[in-house]
Amino acid sequence: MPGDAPGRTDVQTMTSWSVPVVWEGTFDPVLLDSLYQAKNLTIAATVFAVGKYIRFLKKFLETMEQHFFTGFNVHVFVFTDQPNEVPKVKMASGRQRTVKTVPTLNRWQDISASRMLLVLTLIEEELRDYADFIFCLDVDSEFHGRWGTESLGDLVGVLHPGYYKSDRSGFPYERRPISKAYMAPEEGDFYYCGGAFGGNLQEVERFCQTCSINFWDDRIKGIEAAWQEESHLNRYMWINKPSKVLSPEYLWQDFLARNPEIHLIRFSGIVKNYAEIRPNV
Ligand code: UD2
Repeated sequence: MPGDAPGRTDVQTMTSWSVPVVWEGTFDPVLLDSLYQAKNLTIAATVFAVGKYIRFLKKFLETMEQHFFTGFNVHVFVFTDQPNEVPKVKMASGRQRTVKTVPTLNRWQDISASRMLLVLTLIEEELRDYADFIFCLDVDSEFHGRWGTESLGDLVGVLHPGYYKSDRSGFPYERRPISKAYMAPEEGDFYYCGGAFGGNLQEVERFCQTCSINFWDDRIKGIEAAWQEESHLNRYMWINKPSKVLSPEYLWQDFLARNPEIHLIRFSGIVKNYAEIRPNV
């Protein structure tokens, strides 16, 4: 029937708080794009490429050009300690890139976790009145399929590809009550990944601010949550429910077998040798 949403019956397409879980086959991309085109949106994206992770940037940027909000205004912010090494990937009209220099840190955990604070600063200093939405993405990944307007929401979380079939007892939440990321056994909806999240500027600002404060409160107590900022993200999204949840199509992992419910891999983490690329073990 006209107006009927396309559907899927083999996967969860709605959360218990009535927001969509976005899977291939649950939306009409042409219709959605035409609705959003009229709004003349600007989508910001952040990516960090510090130390040896710079090697992933070229493929990330090239594939982003092909699949991430094509036809929309996109501004990509690359944070790196090697600004001269940022590849000059050609961008379509309406799309631009800004390089931000950040210090080299000695621990991968600190590089990963420092992203929240740097994104917060970016929003506060430059983006608040300029961009409409922002997505924060891991660099060791490539786009393979459309990532577009279906992903827009006030606060957007992505289901972690390793845990979307587990129940909450299997989620690798932070389990020490002394941590600000602590999740009790009866808490938690999903396990969201740290490698992709987003939303509107106001919500992502609030999110980054809270997670950064909690991360540093832990640090003062001499604690680091099990999965650094990903653990804080999971605590935050338990209390502040996302207004849209993206399926693991939006951050798959190349080393995982492709399950039958994954009709389209849109963005996926490449297989990497952690010992070789990280500054510490
Ligand atoms: C997971 C998350 C990641 C983060 C981390 C916990 C996914 C797919 N990934 O991945 O987002 O939450 O757990 O801390 O959900 N980086 C550098 N240089 C470095 C180290 C890290 O630039 O030396 C940046 C880079 O953008 C990278 C990101 O930090 O993609 C996350 O680091 P990771 O990919 O090593 O983290 P990982 O695989 O444990």
